[in-house]
Amino acid sequence: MTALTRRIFLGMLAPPAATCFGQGMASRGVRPAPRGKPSGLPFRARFTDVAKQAGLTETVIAGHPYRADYIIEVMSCGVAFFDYDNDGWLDILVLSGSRFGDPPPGASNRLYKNNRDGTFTDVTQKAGLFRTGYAFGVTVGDYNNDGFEDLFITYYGQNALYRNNGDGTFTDVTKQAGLLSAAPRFGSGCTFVDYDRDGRLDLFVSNYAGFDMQSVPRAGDTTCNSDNVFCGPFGLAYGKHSLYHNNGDGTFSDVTEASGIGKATGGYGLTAVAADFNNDGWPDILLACDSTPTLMFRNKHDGTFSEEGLASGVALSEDGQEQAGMGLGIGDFRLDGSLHIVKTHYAADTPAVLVNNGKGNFADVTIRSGLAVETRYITWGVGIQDLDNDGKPDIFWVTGGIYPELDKRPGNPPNRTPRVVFRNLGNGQFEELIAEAGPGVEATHISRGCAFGDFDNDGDVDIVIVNHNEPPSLLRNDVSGDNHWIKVKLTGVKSNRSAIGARVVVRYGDKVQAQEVLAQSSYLSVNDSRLHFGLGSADTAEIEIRWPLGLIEKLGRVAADQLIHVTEGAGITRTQRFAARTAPAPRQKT
Ligand SMILES: [Ca+2]
Ligand SMILES: [Ca+2]
Ligand SMILES: [Ca+2]
Ligand SMILES: [Ca+2]
Repeated sequence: MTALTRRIFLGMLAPPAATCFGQGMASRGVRPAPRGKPSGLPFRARFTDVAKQAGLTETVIAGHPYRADYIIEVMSCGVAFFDYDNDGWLDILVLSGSRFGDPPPGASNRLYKNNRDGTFTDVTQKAGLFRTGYAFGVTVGDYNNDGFEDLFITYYGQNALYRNNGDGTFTDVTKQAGLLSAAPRFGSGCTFVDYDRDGRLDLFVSNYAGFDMQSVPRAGDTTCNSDNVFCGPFGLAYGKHSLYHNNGDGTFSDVTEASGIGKATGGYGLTAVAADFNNDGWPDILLACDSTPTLMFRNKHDGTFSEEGLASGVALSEDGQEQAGMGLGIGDFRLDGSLHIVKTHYAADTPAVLVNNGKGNFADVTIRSGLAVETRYITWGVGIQDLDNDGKPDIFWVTGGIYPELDKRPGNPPNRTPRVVFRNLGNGQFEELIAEAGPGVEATHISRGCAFGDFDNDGDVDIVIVNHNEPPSLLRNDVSGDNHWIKVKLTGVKSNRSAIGARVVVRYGDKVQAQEVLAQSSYLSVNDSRLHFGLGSADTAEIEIRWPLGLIEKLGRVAADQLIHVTEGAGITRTQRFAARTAPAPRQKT
């Protein structure tokens, strides 16, 4: 086991002692690989930040702008694109953290309702979602199968399950659902998942760390570091992870031990993704862990899981080192019908590109794929999304620093850093674009979660991003050229109504691409549940759906440039053409 690093080895010997606080996240000290010659190919997507004009104006609080006392202030938080009122237009839930000592009174989650004209209205109060505190992750799913998407949000303290009442309001049903925890916890990643395939969404919840404000020293205490920055995660007790079974009567039962989830080694859990990684029809759970090995809970088909992170090749880097493990992008950038992974990490390290062999075993191809040229930034929310509709999914991630105190200190990288696009060249390689992808990508912020979705219903993927101590960014994509696309919205009948876990395989031209309906990915965030496929020059596509309970539905040639609604067992029940694309913003002179 030469692959194991000293710190993991020590971690195996004994859990971190409460008196031995440290700081920082794992980084391998990687130097960037040399950049190749630019391809010179045009990139047809262009992103402009329209958050302000769209009305996304509330600041997301994350500690003080120039000081963070505790780690709970800087790890936040996710964002969700979802349609809470079923009007066919994506609404946005932006989580918020808080500020130790003097939280601003408006530091709350925000629900922004889509006005269908490029703007949003803050309906947080009316919807009953105003809540202050340190929020981290969100998962969206219809846990009671009533046709309205519900919300589960993790916090430091108590998590919250919000039932969507169907009339524009939500009710906090955490207690009656049996989801209150006995003691405060540091909730992080969470995802709805029907792990036992009974048609009801169960719930996986991870925890980042054991954290008690009474015992963890505040920044400035030299017990854990001499930089006067916050303590952790090193030195904090590992988080443990939980699974709750949906009983079908509005309540959940804690099955952490019975399911085997509780047997796993703890870790600093962050983003959770439930998806069928080994193509056996059952959802597995992948958990990115900060500075500890990433976990892969393999579904054993009998209500139990076994943790197989090391065996499946996702736990450590190619050279056997721990990585910071913040976000997870899931998609089929290889166009081979399996789900592959991009995992984001700390600075002086590369995000990892992990290729699935179809059986759930992963190989690290970061260097071969061209991503190792970029090591400058701390990386968080990430997606594998076809940004320019050329039929080849690209990679996008957001970045941002964690130590406000060090921002101005000589020799330290700035906290505000740009977004990054790696465009898929189609030969197994990616090419980095920043300025070429538009002003919204080039702009620098301290970002965390991001979500991908077509908020303006014009056939391209837009992006909403959490920024610390500023309002969110809303990157409107203005795709030029003649590429085609298709969107697929699924409604389960016997399967869970949100169709979480459904697999869609689309064939177009000479390509095949798989996607799955996910309830969390990126960084603690939720994407548009309408799966979007860029089709390049193909103007039709063949579509195969595998529903969560196993039914396979094949749709013949379907015309491009529309959203198709598919109901389980009933085929296409509705088609929707979008209005002409909105006029692109005038290009800035460079
Ligand atoms: Ca809506
Ligand atoms: Ca519901
Ligand atoms: Ca279930
Ligand atoms: Ca769009």
